[in-house]
Amino acid sequence: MERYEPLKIEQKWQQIWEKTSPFKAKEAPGTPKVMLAEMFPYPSGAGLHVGHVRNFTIVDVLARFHAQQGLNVLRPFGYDTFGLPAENYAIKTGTAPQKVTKINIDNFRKQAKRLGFAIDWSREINTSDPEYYRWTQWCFLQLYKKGLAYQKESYQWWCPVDQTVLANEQVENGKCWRCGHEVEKKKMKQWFFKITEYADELLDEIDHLEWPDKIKTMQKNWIGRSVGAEIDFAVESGAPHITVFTTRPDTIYGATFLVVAPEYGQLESLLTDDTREKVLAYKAAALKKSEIERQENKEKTGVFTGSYAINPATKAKIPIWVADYVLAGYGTGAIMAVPAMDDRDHEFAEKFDLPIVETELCDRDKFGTLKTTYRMRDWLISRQRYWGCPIPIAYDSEGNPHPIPEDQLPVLIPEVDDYQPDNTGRSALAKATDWLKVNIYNEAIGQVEEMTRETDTLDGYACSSWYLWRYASPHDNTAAWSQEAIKYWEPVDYYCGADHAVAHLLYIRFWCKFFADEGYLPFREPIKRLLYNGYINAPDGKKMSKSKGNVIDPLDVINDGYGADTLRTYEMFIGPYDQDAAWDTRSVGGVYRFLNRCWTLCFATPVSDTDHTVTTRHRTIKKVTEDIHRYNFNTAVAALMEYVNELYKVGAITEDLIVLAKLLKPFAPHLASEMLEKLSSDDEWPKWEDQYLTSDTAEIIIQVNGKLRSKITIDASNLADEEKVVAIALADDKIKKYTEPGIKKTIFVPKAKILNIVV
Ligand code: ANZ
Repeated sequence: MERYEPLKIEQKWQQIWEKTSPFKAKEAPGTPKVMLAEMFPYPSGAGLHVGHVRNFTIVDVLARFHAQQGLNVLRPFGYDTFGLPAENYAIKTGTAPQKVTKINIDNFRKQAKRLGFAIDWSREINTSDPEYYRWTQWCFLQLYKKGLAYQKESYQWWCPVDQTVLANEQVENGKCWRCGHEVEKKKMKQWFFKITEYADELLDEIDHLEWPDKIKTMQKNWIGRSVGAEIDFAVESGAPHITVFTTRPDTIYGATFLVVAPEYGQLESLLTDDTREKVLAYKAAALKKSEIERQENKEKTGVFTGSYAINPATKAKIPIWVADYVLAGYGTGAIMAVPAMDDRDHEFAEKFDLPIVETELCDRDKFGTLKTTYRMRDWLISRQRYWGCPIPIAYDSEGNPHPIPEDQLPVLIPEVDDYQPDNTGRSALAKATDWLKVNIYNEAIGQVEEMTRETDTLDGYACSSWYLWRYASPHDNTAAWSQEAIKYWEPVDYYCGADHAVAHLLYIRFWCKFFADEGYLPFREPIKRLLYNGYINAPDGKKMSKSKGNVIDPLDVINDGYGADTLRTYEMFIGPYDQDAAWDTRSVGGVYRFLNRCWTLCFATPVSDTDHTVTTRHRTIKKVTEDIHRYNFNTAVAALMEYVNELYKVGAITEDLIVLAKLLKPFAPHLASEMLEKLSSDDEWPKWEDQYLTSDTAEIIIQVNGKLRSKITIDASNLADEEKVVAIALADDKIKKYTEPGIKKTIFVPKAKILNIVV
């Protein structure tokens, strides 16, 4: 008999798959299809980690399972390649991000191939490939044409020492990641996508999705629809009135002061000579905090503006304060504080000794107009970054934006020598002086004008907001996606990831609705079923991280001799797919031994021809099939292990081995392919027949020292297995009690169905 040598078998099958491309997908109208994808990875320099393997294997198991059931399967793959790590590396080392990205992609591809994924490699996409981002720019222009891409002033983190804009991730505890200096917020003109236009539909359609409840809830909270009222409060000094947003207009009699956000637009008009300095200092400090920090339940802070408003219900003169617990972008950025009713207002009133008045509630409809507000903001897409998709806009001499004509796309990323942003906060694109200039027809003056290109690039989430559609026709150079291909393949049937519950998964829904409205998509929801998988942690349950030195490298596991099949099967066996799990090297060994037993069974055991495994076989088919349908991958593997144990005990006929190999294939495709080849079988998914599922049961009388103590019911097929009968009996609660003194021996008489235990 040959030994189980996974690396040899895997290399053989990977070469075959490389040559024959069995996973290449083709539209076949009329044939049922399944399209699956994982959230495509960012190809970091570190290569694949075990978390990727879990994520990709889930998709792969489902892909192979459906293919074996005769469905037309599309399982594409791609890379999300723009972003900070490559840019930071470029700033530090001067290496072009294009170069690093290519190296990392090549490495990821090589590693993914070692895992035997059923990928259609002809559909590989990469968001920083000009052929791809040309269409990202096209998508931007469609949104721009409809007024859903627009500019407004907004605050950005700014490091006064490095003279650069910083991303949220580059601000560590309020300090610049590079120089450690305290950061500030700076107002800059930026681009936004108007996602709020679709807030209601995004919210109302969530419930119809086959998505995990926790993700649906997170999206609902993120959108955060509140119905309330806007009420105007006149300012005593004659300054412009203040409109507050409240969900409790009925509490207005108890409103004893107003609070505005530090960023409040009309703040200046409320200040007096006595308060100006203090308020502006407070504002400057507040701007250094993140919104999350401001919403944390810390001690309230604030200052009096010096102005008073008139409560329209009580006509009382009430002070106007500024405090950072009021956020600028929510509602109107101003609130009426009702300390008798609202906890935050109460805490604030106690601290600053403001009146707390208990009053009757009034009629809800008495003040002002009904108004719906959303917690979700428009999506800020401007990044002052070099390594991103250039925004296809240019400015005329008066600073008005003009779209780059579609036939001039892509706006290519120019090569530069120095990747450092410039001292006005613009990305290194601003240093490409030739690139900056572009001739565009200016309708306003009726002639071609030399304009200056936008130097902001798009948030990477824009690139990933449409990639699932690109998969349908990845090399089409006439359209972002082909209508025919998209109609056949999409929406995506299974999408699997472990992150981006709100950002990416909301943005892609938003774009889907927009492009459906524009007639480019025949569906309004892009993802039918979402699987949100758990993380794989280090053996001690802690997060794996380079700095802790506890990272398990999947390639090491493979190369140590376990092979990819063991790694894949282990990661499916590790626990329920949607829960975090700790790596356990011993368990990897256990899975390896299981696969080894499958191999040995197939090649070494003399095959008996009496079919007394029929019930177990059909039960196993049913269990594994249903488990995969329910994403219970771990119990599917466990059922296969039990099946193998049973076959070792009672012997296997060829049919058993074929069924085993077929059921194993989604998890361990190389080994299963080898087994099926030796058994001269195809890989068609087996079916169970209900008639074989039921088997007779037998009632066993259990005596302890000759006295009847309990009865158990077992599967009649177990009557031949004394060890099993004893094990079942000893697990019986009543028997446990009587056997406490210790068991001397057991006597089982199958014919009489009596088990006697001597203690
Ligand atoms: C008076 C009041 C009385 C309020 C009361 C609540 C309870 P949700 O439900 O989350 O939408 N608010 C309004 N704008 C705000 C802002 N920009 N920053 C912080 N808080 C703001 O919350 C709406 C309530 O949050 C509003 O109703 C307002 O306080 C506050 F017994 O007005 B309420």
